[in-house]
Amino acid sequence: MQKVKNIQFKNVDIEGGFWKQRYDLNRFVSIDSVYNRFEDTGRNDALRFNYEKGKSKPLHIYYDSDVAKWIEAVSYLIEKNGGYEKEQAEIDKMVDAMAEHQLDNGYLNSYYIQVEPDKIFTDRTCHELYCAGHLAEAAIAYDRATGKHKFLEIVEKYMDCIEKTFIKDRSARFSTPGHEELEIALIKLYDYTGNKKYLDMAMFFIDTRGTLEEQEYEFAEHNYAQSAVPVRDLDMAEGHAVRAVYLYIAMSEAAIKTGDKNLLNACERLFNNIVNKRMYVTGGIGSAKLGETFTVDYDLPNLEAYSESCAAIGLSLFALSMQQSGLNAAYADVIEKIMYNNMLSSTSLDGKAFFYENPLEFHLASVDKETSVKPQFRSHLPIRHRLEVFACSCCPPNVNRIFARIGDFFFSEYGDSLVINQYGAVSLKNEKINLRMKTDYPINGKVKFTLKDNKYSKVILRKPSWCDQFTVDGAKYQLKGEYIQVEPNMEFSVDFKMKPYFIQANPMVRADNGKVALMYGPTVYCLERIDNPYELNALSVRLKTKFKKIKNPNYLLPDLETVGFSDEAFDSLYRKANNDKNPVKLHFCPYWTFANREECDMIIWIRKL
Ligand code: FUB
Ligand code: ZN
Repeated sequence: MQKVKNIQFKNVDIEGGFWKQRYDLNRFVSIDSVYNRFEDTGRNDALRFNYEKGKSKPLHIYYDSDVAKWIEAVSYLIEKNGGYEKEQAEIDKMVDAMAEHQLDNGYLNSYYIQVEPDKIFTDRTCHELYCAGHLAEAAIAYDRATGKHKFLEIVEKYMDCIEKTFIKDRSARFSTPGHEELEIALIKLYDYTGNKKYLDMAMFFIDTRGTLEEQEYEFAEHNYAQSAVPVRDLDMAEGHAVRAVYLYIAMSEAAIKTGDKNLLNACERLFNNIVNKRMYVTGGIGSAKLGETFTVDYDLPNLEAYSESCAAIGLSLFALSMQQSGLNAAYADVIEKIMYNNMLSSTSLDGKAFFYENPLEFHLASVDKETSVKPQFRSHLPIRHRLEVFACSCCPPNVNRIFARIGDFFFSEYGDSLVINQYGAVSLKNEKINLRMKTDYPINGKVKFTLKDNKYSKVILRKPSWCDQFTVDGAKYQLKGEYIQVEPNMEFSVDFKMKPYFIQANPMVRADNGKVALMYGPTVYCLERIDNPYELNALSVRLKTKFKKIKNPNYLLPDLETVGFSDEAFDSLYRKANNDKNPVKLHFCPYWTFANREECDMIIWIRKL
């Protein structure tokens, strides 16, 4: 079933340009920022097992997952770059504490062991199996990066406990994880250790989901945690967006490993439902804050968009997994959309602060507009600036993890061909090739390839879906669907012609009716009021308009300027309609750079004239 093999970051060097800057920001700034805030908030202490009732900061049920994700990110950086001695010493201390406090039966969770030992495995909504999954992912990454086995041994002992409790004895008060994640980790454990037991455990949890009555939150229906029907019957992305995509990653990985066609079909249906009806133009998912959920097809409100950083990251990993099922550019295309938009917007330009939600519009006057209602009952709108840590700080270490492994997205193998899925100034060195891409992508679409020691018969380039025009120089090629098949020479180049363009949404998307969004290559642009001192929703633009590129000292992509129109202002509340508008300069910036200055209104979708 695995037709395409993704090439992992270990063989990929991020050498320069856009991605080097972004990789280094994570490596040298965000990793420390997250660690320091986890230190201040007592998260790291949770895994040091030094909690003292009444003295320590209160523990949270999923602190283990936050710290584990950070350990996993650091492990990827160690695996690729070596070093991190100080961090390794800290992690080793935590591992020692875990070993010391792990229960005799293998159970390991810092909250339940230290705070509520009598409640172990009694409440499905309390994230124990989610934390177990993140600990396992961290342990695998740390083992591979350092060759130190203690953490993985602890985790394997914990997995024995989970197998006994949930599969052999069925003695827990619930049957499947309330928040998916463990399933992904079990498949990774199977890959890493070769022990088939872990694949069987993953299949048990995947197959059991939706077949039994399970506990849910009081406010939630069974589809909130994807538990309403067996997973092979799912045909719409529903419920909590992060939970959903984490399940789909595991389903896709399982289908590919086991050859389960029905499972893969379900994944294809879910992927298509998301990208054709439920995904923001930024690659974000999850339209409703309440429950952080998918809602109904084409419901993509901009102002209230929930669009959690973790959800977009999860979708990128679902697409990366599905990419293995066959040569289908749709997967890498969605990854590109996420990489250049929702994934980047997660982080401030200085690398220290993060968005939980990534809305597609800000309107300051709409915040707390229910002035006669107590604040806790007012509508929730996303905050207008990024924070270094939140009460529920799942996104920052997820951002750490994804940028530390960004090299995973660029290349795959298809038979005896090499597939280039993403473009960047990166190189690939393995036993079959030494390939270097020289490019300023996404600043322009020119990519020069240099190949040494090539044993692949073809190099297959994904033609980005935004690209209508391209040229190839220095090699024979054929366009086959969304791929350009190149007879590889030692040097050749491609130019995906990149210029600003507008896109429109399906008319069923009510939030975007009559509006367009500006894009440049894969990058979505937005208007911030700080650059455009008008009521943003009273602005409009003609489709045929000329753009000027403006260099911005704060990032590599250009800002874009054009002439648009602002509705004429008048004093009364209403008047007889006319078409009067004033020409105004519109200054667009890349969406992911928004909210890095003072708080102000922002829109992506602008009225079309
Ligand atoms: O519940 C754990 C994580 O925190 C979820 O994945 C996020 O949506 C946030 O609720
Ligand atoms: Zn999150």
